[in-house]
Amino acid sequence: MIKPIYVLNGPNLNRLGVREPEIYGRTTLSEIETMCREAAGGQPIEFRQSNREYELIEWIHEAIDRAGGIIINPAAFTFTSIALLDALKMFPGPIIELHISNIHRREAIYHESLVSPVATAVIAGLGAQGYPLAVRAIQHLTS
Ligand code: CA2
Repeated sequence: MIKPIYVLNGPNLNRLGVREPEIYGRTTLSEIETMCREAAGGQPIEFRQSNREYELIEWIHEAIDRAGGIIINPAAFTFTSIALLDALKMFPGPIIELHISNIHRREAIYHESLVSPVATAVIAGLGAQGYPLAVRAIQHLTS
């Protein structure tokens, strides 16, 4: 049975394409979802966004039982959430930490990811295009 890929998005990413296009581009989250589904071919994608840490943790727990891989853009929780780190540690498959912008070219508060130590790989700075690449990478890692 083909397992779904979970694509989880953290706080404020529901505003993509609307504000700060010079940093985050003009692609909306809904367009990114379409890009992920196209990249996945027939493989199911669970594409979700929440502004609540609690909800993201619940979805990681769900993914532990169901998913072949996780792609997560934790947004600001990247730098604050040991709870997300602890939840991701329990996932047995590949995890890709994804950022639209190159966090290392930005202010110092964006440099220290708490999530990277448990990520299989990190994609940052490729804009919305990073998402379909991450989907293909998860497929490659699980094939
Ligand atoms: O580049 C990324 O994908 C980030 O994860 C985005 C986060 C930021 O805290 C990370 O350092 C890098 C912020 C997401 C804010 O989303 C917005 C969307 C539209 C307009 C303004 C903010």
